Amino acid sequence: HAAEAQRTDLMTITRHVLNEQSRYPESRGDFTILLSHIVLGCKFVASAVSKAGLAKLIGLAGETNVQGEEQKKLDVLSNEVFVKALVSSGRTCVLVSEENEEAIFVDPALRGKYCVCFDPLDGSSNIDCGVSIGTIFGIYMIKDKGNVTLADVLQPGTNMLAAGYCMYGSSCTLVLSTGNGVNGFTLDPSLGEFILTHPNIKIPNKGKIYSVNEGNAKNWDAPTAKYVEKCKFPQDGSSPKSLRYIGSMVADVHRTLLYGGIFLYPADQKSPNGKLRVLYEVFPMSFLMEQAGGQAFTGKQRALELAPTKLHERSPVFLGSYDDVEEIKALYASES
Ligand code: AHM
Ligand code: MG
Repeated sequence: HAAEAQRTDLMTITRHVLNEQSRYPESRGDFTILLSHIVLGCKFVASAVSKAGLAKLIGLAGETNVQGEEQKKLDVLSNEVFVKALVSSGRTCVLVSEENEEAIFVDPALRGKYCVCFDPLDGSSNIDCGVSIGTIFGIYMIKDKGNVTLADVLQPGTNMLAAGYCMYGSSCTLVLSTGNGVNGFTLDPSLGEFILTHPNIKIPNKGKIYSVNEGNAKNWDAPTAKYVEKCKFPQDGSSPKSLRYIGSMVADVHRTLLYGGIFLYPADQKSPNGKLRVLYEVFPMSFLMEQAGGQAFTGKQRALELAPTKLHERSPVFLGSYDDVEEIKALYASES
């Protein structure tokens, strides 16, 4: 039986990626090794996040522990774990983290061919109250191993090889694309393994939910304002959309991916480039959306076609169900 097979024939994330990579005869397992180090980071953060509420009791993350030592904040701790795991994988050459002003160039002795851009713990406003937060990552290949430069990470998102996120929520879910569709894995804490639970995720073509920080409405541009107005007061006889907004990109995007709908972080008068960072927020999420059959748009262009010039560059983004993003694209097109 299929059900029985599922229970005894576990598709771990490692097994899944090994299967996918076996399609490429030249692959030597480097990507699988890189991914297993990312997975290690995610498991560490999952464990730390689940204990964060006990910090006062046992002295974790930013609290002073029983020995009176100052403990590291969760986001700082998560960053250290990811940087060390990625460097020690021996498969990376340049790392870009939201937590580090400068790119990290890996020691030549430990260098591999991959570049990883990541936000180790996104959703900072939700950390201290125990609401879902996540890790986001995008992976590129270097152009020339003998000459590693910033240009290796300042590439358009269309050059990305793989992207994913891990959500530390009511369960711990890792969503991954290596350019061949999107798959979701759930951490089985008793095994310490991510098991394939959401094979071949496809986002519905149209959704019933919009997700945006409406507190910024006063400063929105006309197309964004018009779009949100249409969500609330549709003129075509359809029902209004529901609003859901957590304020953690990983959680808001994850819901959008599974239920359909649209996530917006637009430009506004105060932040003309929006808030979200291109390399480790906009690109990975846009890659996943497209791989799931949705779209990602900046207000001007397909998000993945942006060519970033700075590590921590920002961009507005509208992503989600294909038809919903078409609507906002039409509003921006009629504006110009
Ligand atoms: P952070 O990197 O400081 O955590 O900010 C990124 C987060 C995203 O997870 C989320 O989509 C967005 O900020 C929410 O911003 P706002 O509070 O302005 O609505
Ligand atoms: Mg962030």
